[in-house]
Amino acid sequence: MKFGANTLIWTAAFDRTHLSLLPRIKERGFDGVEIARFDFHDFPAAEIRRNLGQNGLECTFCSALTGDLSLISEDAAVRKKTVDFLRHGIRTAAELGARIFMGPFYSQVGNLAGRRRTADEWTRAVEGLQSLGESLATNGVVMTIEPLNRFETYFLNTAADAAALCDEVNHPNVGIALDTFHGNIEEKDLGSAFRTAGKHLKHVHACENDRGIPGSGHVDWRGVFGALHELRYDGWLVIESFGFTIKEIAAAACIWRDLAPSPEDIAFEGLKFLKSRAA
Ligand code: LER
Ligand code: MN
Repeated sequence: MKFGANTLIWTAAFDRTHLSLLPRIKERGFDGVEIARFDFHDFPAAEIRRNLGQNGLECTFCSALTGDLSLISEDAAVRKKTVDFLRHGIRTAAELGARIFMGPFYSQVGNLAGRRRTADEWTRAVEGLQSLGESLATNGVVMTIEPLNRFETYFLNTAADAAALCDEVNHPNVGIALDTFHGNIEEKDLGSAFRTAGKHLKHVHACENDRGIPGSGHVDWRGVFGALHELRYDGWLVIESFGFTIKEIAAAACIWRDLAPSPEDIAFEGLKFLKSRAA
């Protein structure tokens, strides 16, 4: 297993001004950084890749659909724009040297329709993800689809649904990312949820139930690590949280109070806990 820290802990848009974070993240014992961007234009991927290498760090890449981007929209022009956006993300991941491109790549975070998903929306998600297969294979990138809790999406809430989606997409470069924060809300049993994701599980967000320091709350880490060992999971375990002092991130992630003495304690203290449990 490899350990990473998501840059949303520090910034809403990682760029060259944040490169001084890299040696500190390395020094604390991380194997890599999960770089988060919601816009790929003018992103200095090659320069960041060089700096990651100089610091002995690998990376994964994270994004989400914002504005009107949606793979499940009934508007074909919106779906096309979204596929183009995701293709750009896949190329950017490759430029960064990231093998994993993760996120809830179906509709916008926070988009609630006030009803269940429809069969047509499901079909559009399957077809949209299938249409990215060639770009993923060519760039050597695996896209991992993250189910979110019911308050952030109505489209994909559970590991079982994510596994059904991947079964239908049926492409080796499309898999599942499970986030323990969302699973803690939606699943009856976190360990079983990881087993249900099974062979499709290609990425993990390790987050406490309040997005605070992993190990400080009530996430069933015993169940999670039991399942990861059983699955012989050898992918990334990335600590994700959100800088609660950065207004736009706090608003997007609904963080209305301090979750730890400082946002980076979530990464640095959390890593000690996760390593002790993974051993
Ligand atoms: C959002 O709740 C989340 O977990 C992120 O990983 C979405 O990109
Ligand atoms: Mn997540």
